[in-house]
Amino acid sequence: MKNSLFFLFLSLFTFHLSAQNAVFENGVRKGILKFKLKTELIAGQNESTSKLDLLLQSLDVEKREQLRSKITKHKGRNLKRLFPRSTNASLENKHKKHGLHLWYTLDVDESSTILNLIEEFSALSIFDIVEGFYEKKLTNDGDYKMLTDKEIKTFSMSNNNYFNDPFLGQQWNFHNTGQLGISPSPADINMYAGWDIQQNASDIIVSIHDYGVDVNHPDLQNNIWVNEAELNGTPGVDDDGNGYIDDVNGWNFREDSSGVIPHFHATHIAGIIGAENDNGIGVSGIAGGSNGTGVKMMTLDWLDSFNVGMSYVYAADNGAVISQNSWTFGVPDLYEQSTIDAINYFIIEAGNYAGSPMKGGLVVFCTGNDGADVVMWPACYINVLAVTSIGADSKKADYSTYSSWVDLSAPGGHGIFIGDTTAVLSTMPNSSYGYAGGTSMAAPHVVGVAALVLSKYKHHITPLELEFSLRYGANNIDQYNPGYENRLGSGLIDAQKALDFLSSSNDSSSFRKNNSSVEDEIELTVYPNPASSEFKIYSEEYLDGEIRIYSTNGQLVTSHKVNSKVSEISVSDYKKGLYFIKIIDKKGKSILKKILVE
Ligand SMILES: [Ca+2]
Ligand SMILES: [Ca+2]
Ligand SMILES: [Ca+2]
Repeated sequence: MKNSLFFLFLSLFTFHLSAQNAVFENGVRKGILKFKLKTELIAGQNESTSKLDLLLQSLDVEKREQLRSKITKHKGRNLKRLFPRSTNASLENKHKKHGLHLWYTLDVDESSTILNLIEEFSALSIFDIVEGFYEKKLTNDGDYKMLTDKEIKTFSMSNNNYFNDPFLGQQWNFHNTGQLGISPSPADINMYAGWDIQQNASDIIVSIHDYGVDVNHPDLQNNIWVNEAELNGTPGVDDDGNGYIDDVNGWNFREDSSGVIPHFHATHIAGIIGAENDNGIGVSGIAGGSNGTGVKMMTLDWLDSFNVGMSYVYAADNGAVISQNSWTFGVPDLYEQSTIDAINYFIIEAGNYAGSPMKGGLVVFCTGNDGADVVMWPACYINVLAVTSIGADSKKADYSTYSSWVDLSAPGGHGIFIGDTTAVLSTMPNSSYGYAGGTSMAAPHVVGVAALVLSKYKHHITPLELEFSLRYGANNIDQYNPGYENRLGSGLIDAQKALDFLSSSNDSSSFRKNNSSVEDEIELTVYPNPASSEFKIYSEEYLDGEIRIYSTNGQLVTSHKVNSKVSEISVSDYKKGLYFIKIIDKKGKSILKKILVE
């Protein structure tokens, strides 16, 4: 009971913060606009001149007067960079390479309708993009149930689990023996067989973009990312020179401070990915390892902040290679290009350091709990993995957002709105445990398995190959979900098959030759993409080898011999959807590409 009151207090507190900071109208925040400039505005850093004046000075007379009158009309003021200048010169240069320095925010009249302003400012043809701040929401906003003392006592008596964690027997999502008495088909991610293959993930950093993870939870504390320079450094000093002072475990972007505030949503997600295994307490986690071999989780507390994009930039700049996201924009079809730009930064720049497990990053999103076939951003973005939720019976949960753009299904439970025991059991703040459900809980299953796969194949796998391995062997659940065919992604993720993907024991053995390096990738272009009747593969060098086309769950659809610079592949009789193309030459070089057939 004490715990419940604590959480009630926490959620009231965070709600208050969000209410205080922002007023939204139709999913768009009042009082602020974002611009992307066409070129760099401020060459010199003359701080005595306001950025607004610099912007005006940079325009010709006619444009200047047009913009000035708009700014006056809408009380525009306080122009500043959306992605603040990094105090670290090499990071700042990297950010510039991706155009992040071109994004600015402008405060405007609180009473103006932002959508009208976007139209007015866009019409000036001064900016590359004009957009607002769209509302973002957690996909489980507070439905959870704490374990009761009686449950803790009963579960603790079970000692027949894969690990000695007392609650593992209740984690049907990992290993479903029909604990919940649910038929027809007990669903799980085949984790016990997966753990037979791989348990260690200590060299993988996962970033959790959410509220705060309870970094002191006894079942999580050994698997929290630690910035050693700050841990052993001087308080109040940016010891590693990354632009953030005392960022020991991550950053609180809401308050721009190093102190993250533990929240049920982020803490529950962290437990699914990486609660410590075989430590004799609580739950098990997919990539939790034991005795310090678990995944390293970075906590990025940003929800309600206007600066979501910075969390991706921070994650990529500080070592994360897999990004966990259980949030969506507030309204279907809406998205911010600035946020997508930041996600792209992570996809390209993550792992760009000596000894990193993978060059580039994998970004995983939940699909949302709208219970409909709608377009939810950022999950629907083709360069991220979108995960929807099923219950312990392999059926799509009622709340799950489903669509042709979904990539995978994973357990999230049926119990979101009643917070009951059919949901997922994991860690909660204040050293406790509880049930929560939703697509929020499905996405971290994919992240956890991804961390294990990446740890097994580090240095020998690209982000796209990692994605393909996760889809590989996903179990088709159409038979349990009539009416939702092709709208639950590749199917239910299977940890064992994902981990087996690159091993020599199956057909994919030549997918990447043992020990071949990702530097051996063939350079080529696949176009047009999306394709309707055919696509072409163009290579700078003469290509002598094989083209294989796979379905999204890893089944070989067809293969072609290739012996030229340009190859043309007809797809007119293909079903619409996503395919993977593997091109392998006779020297053992290869590359994986994704193509959408429309
Ligand atoms: Ca620092
Ligand atoms: Ca410090
Ligand atoms: Ca444990």
